[in-house]
Amino acid sequence: MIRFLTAGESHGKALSTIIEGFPSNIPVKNEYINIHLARRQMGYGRGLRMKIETDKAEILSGIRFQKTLGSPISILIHNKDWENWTEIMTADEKLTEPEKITIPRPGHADLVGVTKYNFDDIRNSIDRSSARETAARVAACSIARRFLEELGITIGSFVESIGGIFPKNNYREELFLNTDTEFNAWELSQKADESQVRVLDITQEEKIIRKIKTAKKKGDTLGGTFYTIASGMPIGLGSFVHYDTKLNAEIAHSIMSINAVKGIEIGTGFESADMFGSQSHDEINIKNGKISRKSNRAGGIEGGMSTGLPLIVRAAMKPIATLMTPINTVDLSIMEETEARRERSDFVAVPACAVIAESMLAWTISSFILKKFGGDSLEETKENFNNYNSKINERLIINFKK
Ligand code: EPS
Repeated sequence: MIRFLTAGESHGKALSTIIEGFPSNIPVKNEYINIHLARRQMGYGRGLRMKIETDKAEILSGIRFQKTLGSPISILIHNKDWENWTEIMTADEKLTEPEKITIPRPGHADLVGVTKYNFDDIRNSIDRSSARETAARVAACSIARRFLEELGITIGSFVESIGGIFPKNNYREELFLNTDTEFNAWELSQKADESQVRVLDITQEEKIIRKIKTAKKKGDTLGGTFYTIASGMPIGLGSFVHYDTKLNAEIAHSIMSINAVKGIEIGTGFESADMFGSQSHDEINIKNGKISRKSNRAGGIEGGMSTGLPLIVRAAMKPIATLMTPINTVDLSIMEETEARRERSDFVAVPACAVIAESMLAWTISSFILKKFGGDSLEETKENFNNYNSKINERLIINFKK
């Protein structure tokens, strides 16, 4: 059982996370976590806050000489912006009377947040509901990602669309016809990271940047879609026996938990609903003497279990809720209709969202790996993992031989 908690307000002193349940001896360098933290900060269309912060992980426990100890790992990420908010966000006595926020932004956690928690200041819910929290998630999930790399599993992502601008080529078909077991999903991310909006198609990038500029000029925001992919998957993570043992269900849970994500599909997902069964399912064949597939429209999951082919997860992020040209809402202090409050924010965060999804996917896969293979040390997990994988192909042949 692995688990993690994050703590921290967007403009508080720091974010922190405690990660528990990973085996010992996983090599983890501080710089490794920082690389992924920096990737999360990227993307054309981020707001001024990203110019203030350069997120860095401070490891407080659970790692010695760059290897996990098997004990709880705790990581701190300081908020540089804290120095501008010390009086407003202090845990100590209130010495000044900061502005009370009384106008909720539609689409954010503001209105339901203050109603539910019985607050008279929206600041109390803004700061924790902020996507700043995802920096702590990326730090926590870096341990999972590093662990998976040791087993040959890599995770990548790319942005498919922003503001409805999609690539022109048939990238989807390419993804679903890829049954190459040597495919490395991280290479996709490296290519996407070269783009300011993490797309793979340069002409699409130009159009997207133009659209973001238009949105900015209008005081508006945009959302988009992205793919998160895992390669090097073993066969049979997850199970068909219970609703809560299915890998696809847990992936949906972890991706849908990311701020502003409103939709997810695995493989051809929603499109498969419009296909004939004969077009939708992946034919089973024999390649180099081994059982294989002609395609991967299932996105690497059948019956709630990993097929061994790349996991293909697509998700949709809604536009950022804070608008510089606001839509209408109600000022709760005077119960009058008014425009929503302007608050510094991002215009687009889809590229960052894709990096967060990589992290969450790494977490979910790690959790299934450790459930199946166990191990107190990385060596033990690796041995169990390799032993299973080396026998898996022979299993069918032995069991079904007449
Ligand atoms: C966010 C609002 C902005 C974003 C923030 C998410 O923060 P601020 O109010 O400080 O300008 O920059 O994202 C991050 C800080 C981050 O690290 O991703 C929001 O309201 O969700």
